[in-house]
Amino acid sequence: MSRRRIGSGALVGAVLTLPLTAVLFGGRVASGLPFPPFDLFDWIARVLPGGVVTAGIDAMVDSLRALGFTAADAAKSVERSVALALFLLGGALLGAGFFVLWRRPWGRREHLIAATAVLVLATGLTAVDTAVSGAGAGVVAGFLWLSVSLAAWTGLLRWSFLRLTPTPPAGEPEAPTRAVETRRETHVTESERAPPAEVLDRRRFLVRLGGASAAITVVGAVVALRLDRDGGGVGDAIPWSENHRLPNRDADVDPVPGTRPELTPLGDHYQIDINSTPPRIDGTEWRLRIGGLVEREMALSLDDLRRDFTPRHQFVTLSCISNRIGGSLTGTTRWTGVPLRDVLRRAGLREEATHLRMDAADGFYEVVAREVFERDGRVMLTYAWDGLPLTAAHGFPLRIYIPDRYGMKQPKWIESLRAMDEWEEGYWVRRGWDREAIMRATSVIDTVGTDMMLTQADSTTRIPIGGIAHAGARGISRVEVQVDDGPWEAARLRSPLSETTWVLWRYEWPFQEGEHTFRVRCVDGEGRPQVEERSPVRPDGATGLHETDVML
Ligand SMILES: Nc1nc2c(c(=O)[nH]1)N[C@H]1C(S)=C(S)[C@@H](COP(=O)(O)O)O[C@H]1N2
Ligand SMILES: [Mo]
Repeated sequence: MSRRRIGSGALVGAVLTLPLTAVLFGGRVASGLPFPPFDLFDWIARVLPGGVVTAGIDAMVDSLRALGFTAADAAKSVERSVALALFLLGGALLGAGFFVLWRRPWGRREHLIAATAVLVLATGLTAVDTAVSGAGAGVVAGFLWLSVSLAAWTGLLRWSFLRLTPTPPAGEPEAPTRAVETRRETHVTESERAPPAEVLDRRRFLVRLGGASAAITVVGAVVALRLDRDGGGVGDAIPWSENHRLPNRDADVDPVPGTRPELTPLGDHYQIDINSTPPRIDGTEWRLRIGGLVEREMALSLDDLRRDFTPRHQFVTLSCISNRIGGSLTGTTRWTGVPLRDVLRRAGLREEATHLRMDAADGFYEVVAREVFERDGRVMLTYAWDGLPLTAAHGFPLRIYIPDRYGMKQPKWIESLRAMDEWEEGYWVRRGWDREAIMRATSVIDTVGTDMMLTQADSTTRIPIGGIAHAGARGISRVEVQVDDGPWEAARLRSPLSETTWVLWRYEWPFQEGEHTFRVRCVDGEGRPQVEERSPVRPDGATGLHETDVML
């Protein structure tokens, strides 16, 4: 009996959570109202210890790889699916809990009100805390919206409970509702059928509830997805690279077909951050606030940054410190912005300022040492990628570029800069990742051109092998390829887009039939060889050599 009650409670809870999710999603895309499935998930990811979160991400990347996806494409969708599944599970658990509670003599309607209030408060506070959803609508509007929608959910749950419970439990103060009377009528007409009418009625009720839920869910989701369609994409705007030639167009080494594009198309650039959906920022209202140990506090608009400072363009390869050897969490594009030191000159850094803290709209933050940006004009506040304003996913309106560092040191969605006289841990440093996060030298085989045999003048047959090598801002001086246990042979290097991007390489291998293992390694521009010993991504970036087996 009680097991059945738990079962129906869970079922009804889950069934009601679907339309709730669709309606909340509609509110999110239409007016930036809180969306508890993502807010709760993001909040949990922020409060869990760094090791646990990292283990979770690792497990996700492993499963994606096992399923044949590249982490770059699928990571965000998986995160969102997990968040939605957890929310649904939460709805089912709450449903089961309430159905059990309401059978107790002391189970009353007041519990419903109390529980709704707790739900509203909990989801509302997490939304405010992650500061992601709250960015669109105000806090008050957010709480009102949550109160109405969650009260509707608990109310419908209660109604379903009464509808599914044949006799009001002892101590239940309410009179039978009209719904119960309807059931009696059905009782009469269906009484000749084999299953007891009550069972039939329960079943019919659940089917109807499911049908109504499904209808609302589908309608809600379709409307929301239509509204959401152009949220954050590059739209029809034309990237710089579509009508400009790349600086290394005359390079004498051509990429082997099958090597990744030298300039990553904007839509293919990997995305990593602590949010299920990017913070929405209104570019006209947004200001970059500069404070702390400065002569003049200021608030600069996007137009101020574009107009008052000479822009700088830099081809950049960005990588995530969580990128595995040969992984896809790396991309190259053309960044446009203003040198950080130029902007700070206007605010006037005080003598005692040694560090700058950067705070982002999603609660992410990092700290950069004064000497890093005073020495290097490439450290820049960036507002465009490939000639277009940053997309919502990649940090609109403003992010920073710091050469030679992994992405974890470089906040997107920057809102404020604060000059300080001491160093502080950044978001991921606090969670156990490396303090400096200097990019490791790394090299990858993208392709073994098995269908591109070249017969040379000396009648040897060769197969081109190609890929990338990168070592932050240190450049690449040498790439070598090894086949099976043979000698390491030098590859040819294509001149790169800039000194801060990856280098494409190619090697023509004298073909031999059979199965072979191909391995690659590089030396950075300062003469330091890539670390060959394997180490995991945590805490300071993966090391080890990339290899691939090919049957020829
Ligand atoms: N505000 C904010 N900035 C952030 C992050 C974040 O979670 N929040 N993630 C960082 C990490 S770990 C990486 S690898 C890069 C990724 O930038 P991309 O998503 O544009 O490729 O953003 C960095 N900047
Ligand atoms: Mo990252």
